[in-house]
Amino acid sequence: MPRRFFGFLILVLFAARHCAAADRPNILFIFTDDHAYQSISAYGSKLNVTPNIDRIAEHGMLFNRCYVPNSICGPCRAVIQTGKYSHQNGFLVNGNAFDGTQQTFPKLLQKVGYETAVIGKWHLGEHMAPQGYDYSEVLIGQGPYYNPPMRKNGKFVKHTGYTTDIITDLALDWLKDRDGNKPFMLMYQHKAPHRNWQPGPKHLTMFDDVTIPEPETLFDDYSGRGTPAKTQDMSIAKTMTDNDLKLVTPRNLTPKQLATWNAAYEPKNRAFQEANLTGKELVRWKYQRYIKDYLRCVASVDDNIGRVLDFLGETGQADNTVVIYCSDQGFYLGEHGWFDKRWMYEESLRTPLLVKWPGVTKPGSINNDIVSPLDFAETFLEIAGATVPDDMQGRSMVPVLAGKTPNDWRKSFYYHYYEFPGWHDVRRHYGVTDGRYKLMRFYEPDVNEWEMFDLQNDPNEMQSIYGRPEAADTQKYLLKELNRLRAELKVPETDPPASLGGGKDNPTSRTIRKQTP
Ligand code: SGN
Ligand code: CA
Repeated sequence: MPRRFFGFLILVLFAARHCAAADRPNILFIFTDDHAYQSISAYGSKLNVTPNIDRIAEHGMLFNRCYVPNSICGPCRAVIQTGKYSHQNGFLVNGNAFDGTQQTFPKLLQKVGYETAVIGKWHLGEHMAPQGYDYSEVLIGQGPYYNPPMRKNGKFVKHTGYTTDIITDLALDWLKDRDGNKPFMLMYQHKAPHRNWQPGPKHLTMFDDVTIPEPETLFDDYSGRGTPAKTQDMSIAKTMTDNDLKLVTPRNLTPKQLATWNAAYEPKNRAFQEANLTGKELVRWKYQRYIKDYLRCVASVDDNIGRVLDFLGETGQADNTVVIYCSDQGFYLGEHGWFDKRWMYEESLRTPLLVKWPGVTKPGSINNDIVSPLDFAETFLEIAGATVPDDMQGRSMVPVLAGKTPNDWRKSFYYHYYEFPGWHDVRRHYGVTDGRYKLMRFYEPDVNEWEMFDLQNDPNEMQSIYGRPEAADTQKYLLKELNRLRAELKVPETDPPASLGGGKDNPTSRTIRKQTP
C-alpha cells in the first residue's frame, strides 16, 4: 500500500471514530442509596414532592417493575458493574471484596472510546481506585453525611460540608473539566438517604409543622407470614437507636454545623422528652422522626439532581445525554413497621427507575415490564454501540426504552438474598415473581419455609397463600418457573462461600447453606 494512501486511511479511520464517538450519547447514571419509590412524587408519593427527579419522568420513562436481584447495597452495585447475578460475580453480601479484575461494563465502554467516571458512593471495597474508570472520587465504605473523607483516584482526600452537596460539586467539576472529545459515562452516586438519615443544613427544619401520613401496616403483627418476618430485627418500634432518632448529637460536625444542628433538634427533642410517650404513641413519634429525617435527606438529593440537570441544559448537553435515576434497592418507610430492605417483599424488591433519553423515550411514559439493574450494563453497552458479552445475564433495555418491548422479554424474575447471619436478621431466601404472584423460599435448615402472595388481592403481602388448595395451580406454575430460572441462571445448589462475608476465601464453611432439602 503506498505510504500516502495509508496515511489518508488512518486519517479517515480516526475521523470516523471521532465522529462516531461524538454522535453517541453521554450516559449520566444517577444513583442513590436506599431511596424508596414511595418517596418520589412521580411514583405518586403521599409523603413528599421531588420536582427534579420528576423532571426525568416528565421527559422520559418511569418503570413500575424494576426488580433488584439481591436487595442490598454492595451486591446490587456488583450486579450493575457486571450484568451478572451475585453467585456469578462473586459479591453476595456486604463485606465481600469485589473482584475488580473481572469484566465490567465501564471497562468495555472505555474500549469503545467513552470517558468514564464514578463520583460518590462506591461501597465495593475501597483500598484501590475502582477499575474501569478514567476518574474516581469515592466515599470510603458507607461514608458519613458530613465532612467526608474520600479517595480521589485512590488517594486520600478530605472534604468539609454536606456530603450530598459535595458529591454534586465534584460531579459538576468533573463534567466541566473533562475531555470533551469523547462521550462520557458518569456514575454520580449519593450516600443519601441511607441510615442514619442525617439531613443537610438547609433541610433540618423542613416538615416540622406537618404530620406525615402513616402506612397502613405500621402496626403489622406478621400473623399472615412465617418465622422470618416475626424474627427480623428492623422495626421502628424496637431496632431504632437514639442515634437514628437524633436523640444524641452527631460526632463529626464542625462547630458551625453543630450549632445549626442543635438549633434545629434541641427544641424538638425537649418537647419529646416532656411528652413522655409510651406504647403505640412512642412508635408513632419514632415513625415521624424517622420519616421526616429520611425525606429531608431526599429533599437535598432532589435539589442537587436539579443542579446537575440544569448544568446539562445550560451547556447544551441535555439532548445528547441519557439520564438514568435509580436506587440500589427500595426501602421500608414504616410498612410492616420496618425500615431497611433485604426482603423479596415489594418495598425492597422494587427500586425506582426513571430514564430520559431525548428522541427515544416517550415523554411521560409508564412501563410495566419486568426490568432490573441486571440489565443496565447490557443497556449501556448497546447505547454506546459496543457488543454485549454472552456471559452477561441481563438484557439490553434499549428496545424497551424505545417503547418496543420484544415479545420474548422476561415474564418472570429470580431473586436471591444471602446475608444471614447479618444486620437486621433477615433470613436467606430466594424466589420468583411474575409481577402478580410471588413465591419465596427461606431455605436454611432451621427455618425452611415457603411463602406465596397474590399482589392483586393482597398488595401489602399480609397473608401468604402458600399451600392453599385454591392456589395449588398457581403454586405449581411458580415452582416450575423458579426451577427453570435457577437452572438457566446456573444458581449452585449450595451457597458459595462468599455468602459468609469477609471475602471469597473466608474459611468458615459451617454456615454455608444448602438450598435444597
Ligand atoms: C449499615 C446500617 C444497616 C444497613 C447496612 C447495609 N447500620 O450497617 O442498617 O442495613 O448498613 O446498608 S448503621 O447503624 O451503620 O447505619 S447498605 O445500604 O450498605 O446495604
Ligand atoms: Ca442500599
